Amino acid sequence: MKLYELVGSDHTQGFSPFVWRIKLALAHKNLDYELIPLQFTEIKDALTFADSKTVPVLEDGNNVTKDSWDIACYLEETYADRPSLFGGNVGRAGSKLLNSQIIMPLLAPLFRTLVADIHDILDDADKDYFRSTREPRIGCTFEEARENYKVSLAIFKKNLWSYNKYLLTEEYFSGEAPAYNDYILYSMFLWARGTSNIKLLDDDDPLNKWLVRMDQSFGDLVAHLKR
Ligand SMILES: N[C@@H](CCC(=O)N[C@@H](CS)C(=O)NCC(=O)O)C(=O)O
Repeated sequence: MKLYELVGSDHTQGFSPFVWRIKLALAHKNLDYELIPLQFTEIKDALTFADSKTVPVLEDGNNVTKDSWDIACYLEETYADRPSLFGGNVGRAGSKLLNSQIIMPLLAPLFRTLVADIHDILDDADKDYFRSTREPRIGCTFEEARENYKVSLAIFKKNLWSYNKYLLTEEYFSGEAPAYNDYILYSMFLWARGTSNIKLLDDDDPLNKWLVRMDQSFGDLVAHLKR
């Protein structure tokens, strides 16, 4: 099995949050895979075979799947005898909602918070591509985004309210053990850890304890990332 991922100038450190979800899903299902690192400017040509302009792409024998959600569903169906990512169709529907629900309130302000730091870990060719595609998207320069990161960070933190509240009474976002809901959220924090030193949480946030539990469950996979 081959998993195509996104790297910066350090080709051993993938950082895409969407690829993280699939690494966690593959670990959940105890499946081995080979990582194929790609830089931003390599993605389009390298993934023509998959008709994809984004990572992750999973190649499993003759089966090629793009988009993290579709890959998670592919793994769940194909490796149904392994531990479940969703716990059935009802859980799968809930995960699908979470998958899109966090885009505007969490991923968008976090992206703005991290964007200048992400730029810094890219190779020069990728830096130009990243700037020319992302600055129009965020409506300001990376320098302005860095200067104002506290504004987007505050939006991100405010929108974590319901997740912190949920964890006052529950261990994991998938219930008693981590599964795909947890991977959707954990991948966001792994993305931040791999790209930036910005502190995302307050010390008393329940999310901190959940992160410790997640780190313990995925020790080897995430050990290289700073906490
Ligand atoms: N909905 C997609 C999003 C994937 C995505 O946006 N990947 C980014 C990296 S984080 C990418 O490959 N971007 C390529 C580019 O911007 O050229 C998924 O869940 O897989």
